[in-house]
Amino acid sequence: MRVKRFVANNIQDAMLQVKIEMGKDAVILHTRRFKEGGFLGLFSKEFVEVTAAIDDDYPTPKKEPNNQVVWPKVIEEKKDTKEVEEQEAFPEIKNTVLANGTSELEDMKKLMQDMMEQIENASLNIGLNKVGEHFYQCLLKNEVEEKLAKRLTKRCLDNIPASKFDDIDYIKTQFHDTICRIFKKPKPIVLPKKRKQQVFALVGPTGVGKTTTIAKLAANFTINNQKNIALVTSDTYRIAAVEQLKTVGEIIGVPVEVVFTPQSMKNSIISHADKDLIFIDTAGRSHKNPLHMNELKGFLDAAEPDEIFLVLSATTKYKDMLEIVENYEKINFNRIIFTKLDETSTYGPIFSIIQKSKKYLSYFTTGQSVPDDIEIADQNKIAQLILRDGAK
Ligand SMILES: Nc1nc2c(ncn2[C@@H]2O[C@H](COP(=O)(O)OP(=O)(O)O)[C@@H](O)[C@H]2O)c(=O)[nH]1
Ligand SMILES: [Mg+2]
Repeated sequence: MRVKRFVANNIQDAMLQVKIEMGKDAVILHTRRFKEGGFLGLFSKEFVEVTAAIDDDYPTPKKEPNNQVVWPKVIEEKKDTKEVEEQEAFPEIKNTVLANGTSELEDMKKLMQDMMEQIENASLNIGLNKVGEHFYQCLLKNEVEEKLAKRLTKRCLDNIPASKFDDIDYIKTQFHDTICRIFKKPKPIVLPKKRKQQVFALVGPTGVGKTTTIAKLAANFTINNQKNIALVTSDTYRIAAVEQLKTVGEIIGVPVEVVFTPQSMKNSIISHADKDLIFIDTAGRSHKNPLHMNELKGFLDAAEPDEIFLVLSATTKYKDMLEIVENYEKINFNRIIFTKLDETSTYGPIFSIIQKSKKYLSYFTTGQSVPDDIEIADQNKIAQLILRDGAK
């Protein structure tokens, strides 16, 4: 273990020294402020001391030119959902070893975040030529989250050889490919070669289009693939919701079960053992209410679906989408269906949500028509749309 003391005028400079000399895996053991110099306590100057440690076998990082922070890696296609994409460029602070209590820890975290942002911005501005700026502005116009747009731009520019710096088509391809890699390959429903029942549940806020999407999926699999289907709904909070699904069932000729308890959900699935596909519709009650979420979880635990799709409307504000995703994390959904793409002209939030949540895209829906207005999500389409010059 190598331990070293760093002294600087402020915490940002001290942490930057730690980062440069010891790398991102360094652990902060102690921080303190002290005064030095002056006369009889007057005119003394305040300094910050940070003591950091790193394992001996950790290689000393190479100094970056201009002390720039290395940009976080963008996740590769193979990495799976739980992996953290953006590694902190700064040393992790271990709660337990800080002597001065949590408030200082919080202060320091905040300072580090601010500092990281400043360095990111500075780093971005250094490398951003006219073409880079153009693409960055495109991403912003299409409402890609600002920070993500910055990182994406920097990452793409970093990979462009100097000889191609004015080649707009080449650069656009780099952006396009990077965006597609971040999206990963969409995962729609795949019918197994051998007969095996599959159960799918759709969850999400009220009004996003869960029931309509189930109608579209069920109709498509019945008409185009001649699959035997049952629909089960636990959305018993609105009479209209039950009626809506029953009408769907009648039109496409599939049975609809209404269940009021997790046990009856279980029984209903058992009773449809002969079906190829079962679609579960759920109530979109407040995701902010833990009781509602627990109730939903109870139904899903009983149903044991093969996949849980979170349904999000592309018209929802990005911040709200983030909150919805965060709340539905508790029920372990792993794929996302975006609805109402026909009602928006900004597709950046779709990209930002997929990048942040690390989930798979599945379907896009593009209108109210059953069964036509649904398609397997295409990451190329979104990449093209968010690189469009001038949204709206
Ligand atoms: N424009 C548009 N409307 C949609 C789409 N999907 C669903 N809707 C409409 O959104 C409203 C709510 O849909 P519904 O399926 O009842 O939502 P749920 O509460 O999540 O089940 C209905 O009027 C649907 O016709 C879509 O892709 N585009
Ligand atoms: Mg519904």
